[in-house]
Amino acid sequence: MRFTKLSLVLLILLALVVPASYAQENENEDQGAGLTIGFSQIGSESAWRTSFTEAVIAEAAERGINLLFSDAQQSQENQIAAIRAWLAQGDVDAIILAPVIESGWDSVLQEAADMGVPVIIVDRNVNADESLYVTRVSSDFVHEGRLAAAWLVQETSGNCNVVELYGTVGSAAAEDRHTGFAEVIALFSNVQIIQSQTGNFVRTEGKQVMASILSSTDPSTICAVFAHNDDMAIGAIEAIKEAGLVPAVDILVVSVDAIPDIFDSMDAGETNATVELSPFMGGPAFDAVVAYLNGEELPKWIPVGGGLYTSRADYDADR
Ligand code: GYE
Repeated sequence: MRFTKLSLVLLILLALVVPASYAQENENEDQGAGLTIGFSQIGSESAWRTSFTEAVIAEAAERGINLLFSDAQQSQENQIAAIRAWLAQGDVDAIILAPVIESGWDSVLQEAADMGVPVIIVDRNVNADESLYVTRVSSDFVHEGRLAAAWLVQETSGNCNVVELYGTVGSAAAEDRHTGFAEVIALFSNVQIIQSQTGNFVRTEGKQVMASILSSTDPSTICAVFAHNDDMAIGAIEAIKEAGLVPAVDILVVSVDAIPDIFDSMDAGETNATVELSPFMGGPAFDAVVAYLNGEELPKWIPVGGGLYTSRADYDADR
């Protein structure tokens, strides 16, 4: 067979293009391209939650995943209804669930399992049989609470009366952050939680609760606020200022999430420390879906980490 120069060039180009497009197609599939995945999100109660939502949506778009998104507005009933609707439609390859509270998921998770639809838990946790979900991608909330307490006992030399602004009662994030914080301060007889009330992870509620505490408690007896998230901390800071006190000085402030607003507050000298919570859990969750669908075994927990920061500069240095 005689090859003309043109046919040789075409053959070479074909040899280069086919594997590349095959590789691209393979890479896309490894990313989940073409999959339909339902994402049941808690709501938009905090700046961190909004960042988390945006990051997951962006990651899905980047990967060519068809993401079905449901904002449950803090309602477990809405989350369960969304999951059941996706199961009824019969067109989801997997479901990603950020559970608002830990209890009440057994039935709907069993329904998904019975239909062979894998569920990945993200962010908060569920109190359900581990066989009912593939894995959980999340931070270690207990560790976050321990970090906050360790900073506080060091900052106060082990002498501090603490007001705790609790997250959503019954949520893993609130319960575990409290557990970790309480574990550490229990080692210091002069550090105790003197008031603990829920602000539901919401900024306005954090302000309301703190204002109420400041009006019913001698503020000079309050050494610090431990808020389960930055939004409630920022609300508390507003209340502290409106009570004529200096936040981060008269009353120390430590919280969790590391949202941009808390670093603005740090720059203004109005807050002391925050523990980072990564919003970038979409990637590991989508990777877990692909791995599961490829028949791979997965651990029941895929951790995302974060440190404690007392300045924007330290946080930026770790990016
Ligand atoms: O800290 C808070 C959000 O579930 C860990 O929920 C998450 C928490 C986060 O409302 O900002």
